[in-house]
This record gives sequence, C-alpha cells and structure tokens, in this order.
Amino acid sequence: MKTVRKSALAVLAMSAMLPLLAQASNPAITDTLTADPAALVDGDTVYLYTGHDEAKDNKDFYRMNKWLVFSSQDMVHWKNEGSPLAVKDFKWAKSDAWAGHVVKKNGKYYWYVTVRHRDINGFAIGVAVSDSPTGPFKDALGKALISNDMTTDTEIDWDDLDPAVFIDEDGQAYLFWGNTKPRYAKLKDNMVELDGPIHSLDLPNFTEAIYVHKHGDYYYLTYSMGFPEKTAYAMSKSIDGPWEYKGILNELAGNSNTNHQSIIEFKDRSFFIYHNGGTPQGGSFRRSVCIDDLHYNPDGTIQRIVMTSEGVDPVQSGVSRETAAN
Ligand code: FUB
Repeated sequence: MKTVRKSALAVLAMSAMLPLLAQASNPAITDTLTADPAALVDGDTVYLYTGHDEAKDNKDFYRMNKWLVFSSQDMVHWKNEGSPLAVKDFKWAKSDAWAGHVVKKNGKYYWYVTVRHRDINGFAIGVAVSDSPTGPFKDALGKALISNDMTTDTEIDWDDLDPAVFIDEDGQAYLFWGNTKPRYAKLKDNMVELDGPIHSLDLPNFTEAIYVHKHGDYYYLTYSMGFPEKTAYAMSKSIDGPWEYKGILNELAGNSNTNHQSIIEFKDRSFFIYHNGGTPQGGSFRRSVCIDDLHYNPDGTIQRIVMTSEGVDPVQSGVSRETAAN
C-alpha cells in the first residue's frame, strides 16, 4: 500500500514538473502547414512569420494565399496568432503569398513579401506595416516596392522574390532579394523606398532565400544553393562585401526540395529556423517549420546544422535536455 502511495505521489510530482520539462520536436508547428520562416526577436518574445501551404498533395504546386504569425517566449511553445496578412490586402497583387520577412524600425513592423503582380508580368515585392507584431498589417505603399520591370537582366519572371531586410547597427536598412541573381539595395529611413541603385552579388550556385544577419564582427549571408536546395553561407567584415563563400550550412531539408532559413539570437542562444515536409502527407508543397540549434566556431565560421527530430531545448526554463534526463 505504502509503495502504491509512493508511486502515485511520484507520478503527481512528475506531472507537476511536465511544463518545465517540455521538449520541442520537429516540425515545430504541426497544427497547420507553415513554410518560408522569418523570425523576429522583440523583447522577450520571438515572432515567427510564415507562409501557408494549401496544396492538396505534393503532385500539386505552391498554393499560398496568406501568411501566418506565431509567437513564443521559449522557442518550444508556439501560440498561433492567426493570419494578419494575405495577398488580397495588396490590391495590385494577383496571387502567390510566397516568402516574406518582418523587421522592426522606429516602433513599426514592416512585412516585406513576395507576390505575383496583377498588371506587371512576374513576381514582385510588396511591403505592409503595422504598429503591432501581430497586426493588423496594411499595404504601406499601395504599389509594389520592387517589380519585375525594374530588373531586366534575367530571362525569368520570378527573379524578384524572397525579400529579406537587414538593419545595421547605424540604423541603415538594406533590402536583399532574388532568384538566380542575388540583389540588394539600401532602404530609406521610411522603409518603403529604395535609397540608391540596385546592386548585384556574386554567390556560387545561388538559387534564392537570401538572408543576412550579424554576429560579433561578421556579417553572414545565407542562401539556398542549387536545386533541390541546400543552404550555403558567406561571410564578410562589411555589409557591402566582399563576401567570402564558406560552404554548406544545411543539407537537403528531407523531402522538401526547397530550403528556406531564418537565423536569430535569443537569450544568448542561436537558432536555425527552416522548413521540411516532415508532417504526415508533407512534402515540397506541404511544408512545416523546424527549429534547430546553430553554433559558431571561435573563428566566426558556423558549424553545419544538425537537423533533429527532437528540436531545441526550451529557452528560459532553466531545465536543459541533459538535466531533464537525470
Ligand atoms: O514558398 C514559395 C517559395 O519556395 C519561396 O519563395 C522560396 O524561398 C521557396 O521556399
């Protein structure tokens, strides 16, 4: 009897500890399909902005009409904040809510997105703005920020996609984007106008999903390489380059032929956020966001990502995976 009571108490004690020991898994979000992650650290919260795959199966193509937002304080528990932005919010856009990126500047949140233009052939980049990280967002310009007729040096009409904005320590913002040809331009302080010419970059086997971040003394430029895509990276001491190619950062993302990354630092840890087709019936057009740890070497290079099923340990709980196992 005593033993039974002791075991019951042990079970009770264990279940009381469960929230503390909560462990992530990959994919990190499983209640809906999420692709093309872009994360923003804002105080104690990480906001995760994603696309939403609606393809019925993986013989289909991308069916994407809106974007989603999730929030977390520990990188493990994600609150679904709904969909505060859709293609229909851009009157000049026709379809295709492809990859986007959100940054905060002067207390406002700017969401740069890929859409197909209604009147100008090809893909385009729009920008929406909000006073809150979870919206509502509204078209900040009433027209495209970048349209395909502004970049006429490729033969494809999908070269203007996957916007990513980097804001340097001096407050200067840069818009990066492109497919097959990586490009960047300065943004004015109002965040909705280019400030100067569009520059091209030279990156080996560049496909898309360009993303720029800074850590220590280095700028890092990550991007999808080849097809199916691996994530590669380059480093520089200056935002204007030259960029030194450093190799593969992430291997093929399982059964997804695209690979799209976001890299953040949150509470002294670094995270690599990407997508694969890891949910049941998942695949290249039914993708899901995953999160794994990212580690720098002492010389500033980045260790190759280890994609895991277990995901990351929670931030802030004070209970690491190792402690929990003991
Ligand atoms: O989600 C549609 C497209 O697939 C994105 O724009 C690319 O980055 C790739 O992930």
